[in-house]
Amino acid sequence: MKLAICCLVLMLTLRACVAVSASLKLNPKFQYLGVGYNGIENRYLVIFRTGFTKVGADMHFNKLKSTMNIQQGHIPKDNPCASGTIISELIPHDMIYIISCPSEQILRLLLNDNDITRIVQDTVVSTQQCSNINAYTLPNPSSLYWNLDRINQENPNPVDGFYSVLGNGMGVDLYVIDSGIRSQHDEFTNRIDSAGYNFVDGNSSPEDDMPSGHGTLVSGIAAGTNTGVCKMVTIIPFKAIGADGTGSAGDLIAAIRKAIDLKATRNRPAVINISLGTVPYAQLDVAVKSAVKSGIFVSVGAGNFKKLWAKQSPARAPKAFTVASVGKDDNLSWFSNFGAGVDIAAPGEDIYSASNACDNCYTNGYGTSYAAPQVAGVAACYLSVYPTATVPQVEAYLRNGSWKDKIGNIGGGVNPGTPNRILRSNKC
Ligand SMILES: [Ca+2]
Ligand SMILES: [Ca+2]
Repeated sequence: MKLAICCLVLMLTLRACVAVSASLKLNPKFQYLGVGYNGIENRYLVIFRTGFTKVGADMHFNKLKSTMNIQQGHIPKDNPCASGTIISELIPHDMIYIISCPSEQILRLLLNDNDITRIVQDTVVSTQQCSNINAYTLPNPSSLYWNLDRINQENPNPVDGFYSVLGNGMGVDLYVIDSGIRSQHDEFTNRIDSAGYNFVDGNSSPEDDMPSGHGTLVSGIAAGTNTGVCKMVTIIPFKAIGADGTGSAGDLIAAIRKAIDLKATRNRPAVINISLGTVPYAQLDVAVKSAVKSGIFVSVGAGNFKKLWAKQSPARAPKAFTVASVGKDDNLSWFSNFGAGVDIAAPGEDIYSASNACDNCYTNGYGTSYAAPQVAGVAACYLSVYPTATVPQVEAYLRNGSWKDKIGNIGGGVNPGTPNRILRSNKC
C-alpha cells in the first residue's frame, strides 16, 4: 500500500515538469547536468555564437515570440512552468539568455539554429558554507582549554566554551620532533603510528622520559583528543631530546630527513612540529628548507628569550613557519621572541595538555614551544580537507585567515617588525 502511494506521488511530480528525452541529452550542443551537479529543472542558458550581434538576437527573440507564442521577461524563481515558456532579456556581454520550461520541440528548434552554439542547463548557486568545520563543546571546566576557546573566535574576551576547526586531521601525518611521547596516554589512543623513532637511543621506542614531558605536552596540544587542536591526525613521534632535556642538531637533522623520506613512501600530507631551538646553525636551516621543498609544512617555535627571531635555528630558517606566543589578553608574551621573521602568534601561556607522568595526567606550560603545535594542528587539519595543498597554500591560509590587529603590544617600537596575526582555527 505504501509503495502504491509513493508511485502515485512520483507520477504527479513527473507530469509537472517537462521531461528531456534521452536522444536530446545526446545532442553535442546540449549540456544537461548529471546527478550531483545541482542542475535546475526546466531552466537553460542559451549561448549565441561568437560574433553574433544584438540586432540578430532581437530578430531571434521576435521569431520565438511570434511563431512559438513565447513570452519575454522576468523568469520567476519558484514554479516557472506555471507561466509557460519564458525567455529572459539578452545578457549582452556574454550573448546569452535564459529560457524556462521549453518543450522538447522548442529545444530542438534552438539546437538546430546555427547562431546558437550551446544550450546548458542552469545550475544552483549557493552561499559559501563551512561544511568542513568541526565544532566541539570544551570539557568542563572550559577555562583550562582557553587557548582552543580563543582561536576559533574573533576576540579573546569573553571566550564562549566552544572550539571549532576546519578539518579533523584524518589521513594526515604529524611528525612531532621532541622528547618523545607517553604513547599510552588517553589523549592519543589509536593515533600514534609505529613509524615513530628514538634518535637519541637509536631504537623504535620514542617514549618520553624527560621529567617535564615536553614532547607529550607538545603532542597533546597539537593532536590530543581533548586538549588538541587537530583531534584525528596521525602522530609520528620522533624523539631527538633525551631525559636531560637536551639533544643534538645532528639528531634533529636526522629526524627531519627521516620525515622527508617517510613523506615520500607514505604519500600522505605531512606537518612537522619543532618546538626546539639552538644557536643559528646553517645545516639545520637547510634541512628545514628541504622538508618544505618536499611538501611538508614545518611549524617552529620562535623561542623564549625576548629577542629577535633570527637569533636561533631553526626559527630563523626562512622556510620555517615561525610562531610567537600571546597570552590570554592577546598581548605578545613577556618571554616571546619577536620580529619580522615571525609568521604568526598563537596562545603560549598556561596551555593545558597531556603530561607524561601517567596515562591520564595533565599539566600546563608556558612558551613558544606550546604555541607552535597549535599552528601545526591547524595546518594538519586544513590538509585533511585540502590534501594536495602546497606549503605556500597552507601558509597563505594561515596568514590570510588569521585574526588580525589583535595583539596590543606591537608597533611604536615595541616588538618591532612582528606581524600582527593570531592563529585562527576555523577559517573556511
Ligand atoms: Ca570559542
Ligand atoms: Ca617563515
